[in-house]
Amino acid sequence: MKITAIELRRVEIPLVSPFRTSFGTDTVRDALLVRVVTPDAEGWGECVADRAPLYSAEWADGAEQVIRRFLVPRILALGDALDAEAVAPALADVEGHPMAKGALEMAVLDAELRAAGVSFGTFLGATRDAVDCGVSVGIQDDLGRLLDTVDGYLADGYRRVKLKIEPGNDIAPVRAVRERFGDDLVLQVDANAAYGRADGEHLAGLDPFGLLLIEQPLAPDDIVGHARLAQVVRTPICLDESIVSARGAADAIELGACSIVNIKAGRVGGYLEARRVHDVCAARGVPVWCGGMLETGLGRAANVALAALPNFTLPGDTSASARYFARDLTAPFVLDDGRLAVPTGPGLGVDPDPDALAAFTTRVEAVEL
Ligand code: SMG
Ligand code: MG
Repeated sequence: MKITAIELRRVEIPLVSPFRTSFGTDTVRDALLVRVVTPDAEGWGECVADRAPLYSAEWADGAEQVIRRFLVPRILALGDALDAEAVAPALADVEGHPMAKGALEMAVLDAELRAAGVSFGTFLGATRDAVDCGVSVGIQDDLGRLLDTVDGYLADGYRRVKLKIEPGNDIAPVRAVRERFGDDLVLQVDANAAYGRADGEHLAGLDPFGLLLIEQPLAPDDIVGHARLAQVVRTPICLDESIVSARGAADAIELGACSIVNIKAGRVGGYLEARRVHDVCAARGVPVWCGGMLETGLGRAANVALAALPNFTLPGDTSASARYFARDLTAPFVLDDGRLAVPTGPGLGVDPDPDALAAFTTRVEAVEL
């Protein structure tokens, strides 16, 4: 594949409401977009790094720099041998930066698939034409607000609810939501690594509430801690931040650190590695679901395609556009009976709306080739 231009663009899209986690509060989605132009098609990648390095070490400005200075020269050096499969091996000597690498690979893959007339879903191996959707609910200042928020999402049709938790905001909100909405609500929690090894007994206090899972209670590098915790709590442990590769997923499962995996393509370096994480989990009988990073319609299109693979048996954080934005970059993703349709057009199957792009762009720069 011959690349004739690469553009790095920053967009800032206001969120419909602030999103608070154990590590901070987001009020806008500040996204880095990669646009790759080839003679046959153009491709879009979305980098999921946030504006500050709080969820993980990566951050949007850093991703932009590393793409420009270290990643683009490596894929250009491939010449005609460049295709999506060749991207990760060509970038392997650069340490870390999976979100930056994943964004570049996504753009190359989108261009390749658009040129070939193949959708992301078909390429990745989707076996469904729509996916079950959950919603991630930020930490709220008071329980009344939390119950109203959950009530609104259930009215929208979401098939499961995930509550963000942190020490001091855990048992009480879970109890309140369970009491108000009953035992049939599919409910899970996400701590974003806010607890420590000494918190096992406390987290076991969540067991009576019949949660589907506890996501990432401990530090990303604490695999043994999660394995010990799994002996103390009855609620299944799901890992998010800890899982950075297919090999790491296999190790965590073997060590008993998790029995469910949240897959985010950006966290593992792209959709090809995400598919490998799916495959190692499937081979071990471990269910997976698709995580979210407040993506625009571009990243959402790819996530929905990924979530249509067979071992994505739990609802994902693949919510509708309206959960995040009054106006998305693409035509909005709209829930139909708690599900989102997998796009069927070539590549991502969605295009950025030029007016929305113009309205939200804060900076756009060509990369010198
Ligand atoms: O995209 O709906 C979404 C957000 C889902 O909770 C979500 N993501 O740890 O799983 C997670 C968080 C990380 C992003 S916080 C900005
Ligand atoms: Mg998480």
